[in-house]
Amino acid sequence: MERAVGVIIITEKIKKDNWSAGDISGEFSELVRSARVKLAETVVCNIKEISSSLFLGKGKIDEIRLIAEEQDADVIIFSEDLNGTQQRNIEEIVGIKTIDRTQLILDIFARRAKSGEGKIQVELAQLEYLLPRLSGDGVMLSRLGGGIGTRGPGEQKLEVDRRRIRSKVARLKKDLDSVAKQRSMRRKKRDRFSVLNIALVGYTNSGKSTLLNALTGAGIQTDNMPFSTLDPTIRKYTLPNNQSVLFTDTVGFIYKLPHSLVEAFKATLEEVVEADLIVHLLDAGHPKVREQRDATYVVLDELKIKDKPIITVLNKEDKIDDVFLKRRLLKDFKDSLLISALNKTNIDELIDRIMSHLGGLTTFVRIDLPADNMRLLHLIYKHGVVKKRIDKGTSVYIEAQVPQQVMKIIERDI
Ligand SMILES: Nc1nc2c(ncn2[C@@H]2O[C@H](COP(=O)(O)OP(=O)(O)OP(=O)(O)O)[C@@H](O)[C@H]2O)c(=O)[nH]1
Ligand SMILES: [Mg+2]
Repeated sequence: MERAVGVIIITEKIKKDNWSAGDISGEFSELVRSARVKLAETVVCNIKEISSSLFLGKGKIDEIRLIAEEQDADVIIFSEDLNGTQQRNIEEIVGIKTIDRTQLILDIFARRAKSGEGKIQVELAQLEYLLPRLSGDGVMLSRLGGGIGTRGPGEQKLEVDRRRIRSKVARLKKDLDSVAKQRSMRRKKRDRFSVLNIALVGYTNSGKSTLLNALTGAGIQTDNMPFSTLDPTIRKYTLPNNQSVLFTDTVGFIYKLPHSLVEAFKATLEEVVEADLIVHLLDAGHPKVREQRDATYVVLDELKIKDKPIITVLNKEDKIDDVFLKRRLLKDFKDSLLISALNKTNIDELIDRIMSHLGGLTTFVRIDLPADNMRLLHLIYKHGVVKKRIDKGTSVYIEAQVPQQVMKIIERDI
């Protein structure tokens, strides 16, 4: 296992966002653990200004070099992003591989990518990250040898030759285009059958996959680690009123999720962008639950979906014993509810909330259908709730609550 010295950077922005050095360092350790690297020692640096050549002052970098020597470290990992120049200059002084926050997260993603789509997205993000950082002949990466920062998806080594990277990037982009097209076709097909889509979103480790497993027995792997899930899972669920909906579980978010990753994961995140309703899951037992909410909203904002209907769910209720704390959370998180996905408590209330939200997405219809139009009749029964039916020989009179998409089909076909 590689040994790392972690450099925890505390900026003014971090303080303004209400994260302490302890929080940042705790989350950073989890990321490093997720990348299967041993964190031998950490150095915390409070900074006001960033040095354009070394990120930190020369004295600090020398200190880091000494610690790395003492710890016999293979790699230095920064908790913030470095530009290519800073990274190269630091490596020259410390003499070992130095990687930044984006590379650390990309490495975790590369380990987790299982589907073809996930692999393409991760590899593209990695290569686009590396390309501007490689010196003419790709020396930098080859000097790095193996290990963290050089792994591609599926554990193969990343390409280091600039020319080959360029052509690979072009190929991956083409592949991604066709993946996106397939996805959008699948979505259209689903829409034609008028199923409502509900996306589970939230901070990484908040329990999204556990919730989908609890609802549908999806059997998704869950872990007490950041970024367990990368590939989306979509599962059908039938509400008590017989209406079927689709739940999507997808990649989790984190404070300062690199923009390039949001960009790269557009195809996957499209499932969230196209959802009719968002269920925002939070780890209510986490001391930074409010800051985690804010971080999630930053990403939702970036995806331009803050205005979709959102149900806020405070998960891991079982971790809180104090009733006052529960009350306080419910007060602070407007219109939220407390559940435990793990113990399956209060799931009924969540389903009730979902149904009342979906009420806004359905329409009441009174219609006389020609008795031979079995297709529409079938569609109404399958996706709506029939309140009244009178068979009148040549026609069937129906009163039903149907999803708006079904209404559109009825209007078009009648
Ligand atoms: N105590 C408790 N733990 C929970 C609950 N829900 C989930 N967990 C645990 O929290 C950890 C993370 O759960 P996941 O379902 O993997 O979380 P996720 O949101 O899918 O995480 P990512 O895929 O990384 O974004 C796991 O160890 C779960 O067992 C809960 O209601 N109570
Ligand atoms: Mg998950």
